[in-house]
Amino acid sequence: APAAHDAAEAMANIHVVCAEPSIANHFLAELRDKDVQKDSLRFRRNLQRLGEIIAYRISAHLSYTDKAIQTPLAETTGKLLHDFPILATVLRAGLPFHQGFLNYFDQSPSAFVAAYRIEGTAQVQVQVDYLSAPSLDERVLILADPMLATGKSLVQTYRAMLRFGTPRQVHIAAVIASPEGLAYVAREIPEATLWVAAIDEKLNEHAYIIPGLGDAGDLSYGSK
Ligand code: U5P
Repeated sequence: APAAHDAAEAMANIHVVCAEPSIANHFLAELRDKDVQKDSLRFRRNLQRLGEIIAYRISAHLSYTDKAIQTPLAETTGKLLHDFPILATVLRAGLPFHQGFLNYFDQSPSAFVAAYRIEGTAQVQVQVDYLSAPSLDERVLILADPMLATGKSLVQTYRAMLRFGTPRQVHIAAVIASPEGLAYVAREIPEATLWVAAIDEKLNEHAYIIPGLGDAGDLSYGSK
């Protein structure tokens, strides 16, 4: 795992937001903390805040168009987003994280996917069940899921989404990734730029991230 970790981080198209100290580290520490997790409102809000931070980081990779602006005092030039990215997420854990992206990319269309893990098999299988998306042709696509464990949910979701067209730019965002899952996504979707708050140590035998934070869906919305 340490070798995979180094290999993943060394790849140019992977950005690790919490590698440098910032308020993002504080939000991530709260998300992981069993005691703080008892407050599910705070848990959802912290996922949202990390979504906002990653949205801001991604915004530096988007294109802008000059626009003449009249202030009450003078004329000036502003830069407006050329086009709002399409924001896609996986139900249900993805919802608070998605809201963070939507807070910044406020005119973005959203795409939703229902995917679930079929557990009990030696290899985690992922089934994509429901998908609603606008046309992706020539658009910027941001696909966000808070936990990138095996990476199968993201890869299956992305493949299913391509039915809706071919985006011109793809960003994949997660809060916590496992080294092997991140390497898998980077290999399977080489066209994507990957954004994570942190890369953790490993996966356990149930394909949960260690140390991780637990089950992001249950912590946001209650256990099933
Ligand atoms: N998941 C967690 N915590 C973990 C590992 C996985 O909540 O430690 C859930 C997330 O809901 C995420 C999905 O949507 O599993 C990703 O699993 P995978 O397809 O990357 O293995």
